[in-house]
Formats: sequence, C-alpha cells, structure tokens
Amino acid sequence: MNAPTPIDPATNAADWAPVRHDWKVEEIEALFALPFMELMFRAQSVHRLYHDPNKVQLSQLISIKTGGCAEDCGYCSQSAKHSKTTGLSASKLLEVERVIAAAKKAKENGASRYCMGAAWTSPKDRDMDTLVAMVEGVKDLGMETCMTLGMLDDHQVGALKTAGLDYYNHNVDTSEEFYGEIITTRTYQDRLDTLERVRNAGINVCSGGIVGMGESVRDRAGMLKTLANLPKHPESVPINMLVAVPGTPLEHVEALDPFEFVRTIAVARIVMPKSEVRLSAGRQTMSEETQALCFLAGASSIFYGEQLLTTANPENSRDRKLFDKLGLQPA
Ligand code: SAM
Ligand code: DTB
Ligand code: SF4
Repeated sequence: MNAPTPIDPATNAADWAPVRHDWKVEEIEALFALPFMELMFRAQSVHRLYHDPNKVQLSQLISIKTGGCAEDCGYCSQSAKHSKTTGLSASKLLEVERVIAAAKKAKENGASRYCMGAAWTSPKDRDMDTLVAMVEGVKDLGMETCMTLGMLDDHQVGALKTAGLDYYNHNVDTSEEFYGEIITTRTYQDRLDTLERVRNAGINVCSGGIVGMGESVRDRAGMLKTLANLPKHPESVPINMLVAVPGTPLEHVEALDPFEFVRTIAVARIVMPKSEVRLSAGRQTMSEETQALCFLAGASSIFYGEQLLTTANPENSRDRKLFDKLGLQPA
C-alpha cells in the first residue's frame, strides 16, 4: 500500500470526514492500516468537530436478569450452554424497587444514564409491565434510560417507547462473516431486524461490538461498516474489549494488543463522527495509558461503576483519579 498523504492540520476535518453511509470495507481497512500517529490525529480532529474532547459521558449498568440465557454467544458468561463450566446460575428478574434504588445510587455517584440488561433471547410478554415500570421509575429520577433485552417485536418496542425509553442496546458484535463462529442460535439479520424496529419506533440506537475474539482486522472493519452504513448511525457505539470469562469457549483466546483496540475506537470515531463512542467492557484490566489513548482516539463515554453485568469494572475512586489526571469532566 502507498504511504498515506498526511492530513494538513489547517484543512477542515469536515471536508475529509463527512457523515457517510456508503463505506466500503476496503476503505475502512485502509483507515486501520494508517500509521498510528496519522490515525490518532485524524480521529481526534474528527472528534473535535462534534464533541467536547474533555468530557466523558457516564453510563451505569445493572443486570436485571442474570444467566440462564438460551443463546450460545461464545463470549458470554450468561449462556445456559456454558453454565456448567462458568458456574453461573440463572436468577429471576429483579424487583422494580431494587432497580430504582440502585439507579438512585448511580445518579448520586455521577452516572447520567442507567442501562438495564437482561440475559434473554427476547423478553416475555408477561415481563413487559415490570420493564415499563423500571423505565418510568428511572426516568422519574431524571436519568436517561437504556435497556438491552435481546430481540424485540413491534409490540414490545412500542411499549418501551411509550414508557419513555431513551436508548436500546443491541450489538452486532462483529462482522457478518465472523458472526457464525461466535453465535449459532440467531443470525446477523435477526440483529439488524431488531435494530430497524428500534430505529423506526424513535428510540435512540446503541449498537457496537466486541474486539479480541480472534477476529481479523477485516472483521473489525466489516463490523464498523455494518454500523456506519445503517440508514442512520447509532447514537451510541459501545466498543467492548473481550472479557475472557473462565468457562466460556473464548476463555483462552489470545489477548488483543491494546493498540489494536485503540485503533478500533479511532476508526469508529472517523466513520461515525457524531456518535457517542463508548470505551466499554475491558477497562478493569486496561492501563490508564491505554484508556487515555482511547479518549484521544475519540471515545466519549464509558461504563461507570464497579460492576458491568457479571464481571468487574474499575472502582469509582479509580476512575475519578483518572479523570483528574486527564482533566476529563464527567457528563
Ligand atoms: N442478551 C442481550 C443481547 O445479547 O443482546 C443483552 C445483554 S448482552 C450481555 C449485551 C452485550 O454485552 C453483548 O452483545 C456483547 O457485546 C457484550 N458482552 C457480553 N459478554 C461480554 C464479554 N465477556 N466481553 C465483552 N463484551 C461482552
Ligand atoms: C455493551 O456493549 N457492553 C455491556 C452492555 N453493552 C450491556 C455489557 C458488557 C458485559 C461484559 C461482561 C459481563 O460483565 O458479563
Ligand atoms: Fe444471552 Fe446476550 Fe449473553 Fe448472548 S450475549 S448469551 S443473548 S445474555
């Protein structure tokens, strides 16, 4: 490949980083292949067009229904298929009051969005009233709401929209080509269908994926192509570093080079300039320096609080120290 032409800092980044929906995988691969400094400069330049580079949005997660999931996602501690080896048993849907009390705490600690996740293929209709009450209760606290419950039908999407749900998280996880290596119980198209329903209902879309599952750079490019070529970019794009949970099929996958993770954040920022890009799972074992590079590459959001769904996340005090060192302001 020819050496890329360096970007002239005086050029308006909007001219060379427009909001596009017609990305070719080769173009995205070429971004991945840029010299690191060039890629970082481009990503930070794009970032500054649409985002305050010193702000970080804080979302807090809660697992409202843990384990016993009928899907077979190879990375996931919550699949019933892996329960014998992970030792994780299934629990029932939490009570509304417990979820609202935990959201209140999250708000006091500085989180602005509360993300409620359930280990389901899709919600059962009998659970919808409880889910609606959770959304209403968290909204009443003055927080943004997000849910991730698996596949949704039109009726369920409608009920969540009416309750006031702000965001729905549903990740494409990887490229269409690699998907079948990781998940066999549903198709890529199933994921895209739910994303379309969520979009059509007027709920903000949160969709991203995982890196470090043994996929190629082309797969990472393919995943970002899928997201960037949606009719509208997801408002929020979580990029997760695989948490290799003991007892899951991906337990022994070789750890990803942190620079490859940072590159993925940078390319996501360039191809979806206005979206929130979230530095998601994987921060517990990530150095402060790698996290700082992720923010420089255009990450504008994190999961905050000591727990993700079933695995650990940095303590609030550790994150606060990092924000202070970097001059980042929580938003
Ligand atoms: N069951 C629903 C679904 O799959 O859409 C919602 C919950 S699921 C746990 C949400 C997302 O968490 C997955 O799509 C995946 O991207 C991410 N995730 C799960 N386990 C992970 C792991 N071990 N490492 C990194 N990300 C993970
Ligand atoms: C997302 O992209 N990452 C979050 C959230 N959406 C639901 C989940 C990360 C889970 C990490 C593994 C665990 O804690 O079980
Ligand atoms: Fe179930 Fe979601 Fe885990 Fe897949 S990622 S096994 S759908 S909880």
